[in-house]
Amino acid sequence: MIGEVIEFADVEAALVTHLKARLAARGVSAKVSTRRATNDVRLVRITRVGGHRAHIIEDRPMVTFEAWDKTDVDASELAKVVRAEVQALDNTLVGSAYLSWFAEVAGPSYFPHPETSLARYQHTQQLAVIGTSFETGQPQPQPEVSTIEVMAVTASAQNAPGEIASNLADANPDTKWLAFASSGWACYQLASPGKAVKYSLTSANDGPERDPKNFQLEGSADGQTWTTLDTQTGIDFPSRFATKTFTVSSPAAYTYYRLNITAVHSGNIVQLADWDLNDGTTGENKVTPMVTVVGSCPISG
Ligand SMILES: [Ca+2]
Repeated sequence: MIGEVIEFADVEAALVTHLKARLAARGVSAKVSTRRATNDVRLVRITRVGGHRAHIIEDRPMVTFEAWDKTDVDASELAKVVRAEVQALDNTLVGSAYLSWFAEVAGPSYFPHPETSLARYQHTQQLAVIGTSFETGQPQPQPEVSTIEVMAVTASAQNAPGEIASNLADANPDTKWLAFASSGWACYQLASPGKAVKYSLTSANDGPERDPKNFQLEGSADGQTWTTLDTQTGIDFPSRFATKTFTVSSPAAYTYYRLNITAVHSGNIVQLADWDLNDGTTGENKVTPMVTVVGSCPISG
């Protein structure tokens, strides 16, 4: 008898597919490829440079992203967009691969191409890739995704109509919640009690000074009496669209979760792109926010 054979997707090909789509969605035109043709000027080149298998179903490739263009400024801007998109990867299904960003190995550095005089910025990111079994009849590994279902979202304040609290629960870093205050809270009412073992926050598109710095995660059965589940202070997000994940040391099932942000980095605006609760199960993501109401937590009706 042999052990189960796990096959990992070609991470370079998956990243090419993903970044092509994301750059197009942002209106950024650039060739994305694993190779550079001699006449290419504006290009994102993707190369796996190392990494290892972390455990039986997870690979941790290190991937270098080169942004090429005529000028330093253009190459630098392209590198920033690519870096943000890669760092936003979180259990994203691309072809047969589930891609997540894991860590930054090396931030952007200037690395002009000696033979063409083209400008080039490069950075190296470590990803986590969930593998799939190709043995017939074997259960396919599934990514860790939450089955917690958010039924209603409330907040201390929001910037309607565009920057509302339900944007926290849509698993889309391009949408954000914003409130004109130096602190604030958002509350999720779940469809049924859920046990969050982890939670994650994703920074928004701009204004790093508005990122949550000090905050608590709280749980409640009735929306009245709250238990502090986790406290974080001095949190820095490394970039825009970056996801930071925190562990709940004593998880229990609650119907209400509240993210209580007590400080931002500076200024009088708080904003956040996504707030996810994860119960550690595997399967399909069922996060389906339905309604946002500004006011006390819980809401009625
Ligand atoms: Ca969002």
